[in-house]
Amino acid sequence: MYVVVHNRVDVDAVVSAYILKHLYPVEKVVTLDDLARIPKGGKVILADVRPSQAELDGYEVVAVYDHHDSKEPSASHVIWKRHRNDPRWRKGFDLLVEMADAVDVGLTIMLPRWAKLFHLSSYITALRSSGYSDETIIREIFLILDDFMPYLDSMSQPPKAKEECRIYELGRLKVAVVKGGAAGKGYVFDNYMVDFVIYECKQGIGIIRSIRSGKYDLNRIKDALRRKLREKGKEEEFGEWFFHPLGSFACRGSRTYPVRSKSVLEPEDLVEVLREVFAE
Ligand SMILES: [Mn+2]
Repeated sequence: MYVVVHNRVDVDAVVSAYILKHLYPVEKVVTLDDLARIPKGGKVILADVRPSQAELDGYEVVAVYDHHDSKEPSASHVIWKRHRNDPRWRKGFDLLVEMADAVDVGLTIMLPRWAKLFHLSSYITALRSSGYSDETIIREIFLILDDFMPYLDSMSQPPKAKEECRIYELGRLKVAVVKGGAAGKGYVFDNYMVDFVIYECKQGIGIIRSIRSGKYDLNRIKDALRRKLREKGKEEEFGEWFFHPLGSFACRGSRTYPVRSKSVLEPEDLVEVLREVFAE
């Protein structure tokens, strides 16, 4: 069985082929230009490509995953819709599909140049600029995806238990309180679409702002935070707080500089502070 993708492969084509390789007994991935190299009578799966009747002559089409005449954002998305409940579906595929969606609807075009540097879509473009063939590009990206899969699987894990993530809706403002350090909290923003995540762990306590909520500058909570600390009888703790100049992050203690004592503030006190400053 062969997966056929369009020439000049992009993220959607490669990701589609990569996922299909895990769902079907795929011998090889070929681009449309190389279709003729498949022996006649061979079984083909079409992904992100629409060959003509003539091109398909002599081949048995087993499945078609195309999005060009549908409302689906990407061919990977079509695969996701049909196969996400398959036992062979890996959690990490969800993220690959999200990436393919983002690329195919043009979201990556809006990324700043530095963010594009190591994006998979730019890497494909870079390989092409260096003169590599589609065949080599597919092989190269598959190797990268193989190495990424265990990490992507773990990134897609939902929170271990419901009670570990408490959500507060303060008018339009949405805040999550989670246990554990700041690292690896991206899933909370993704799953709950919150503006802020408040976390607490042995090393300290802190607030992270969502990339989508840039209008909330955490430097504006300074006065309210100081007042809250005064209420609790420990205003001097204010000096131990760090505020990122961009207003995206505030914390007391970190993995690099852990605190020696627990804060007088509970995460819920920080929810109050955010409510006071930002809730409309
Ligand atoms: Mn596509």
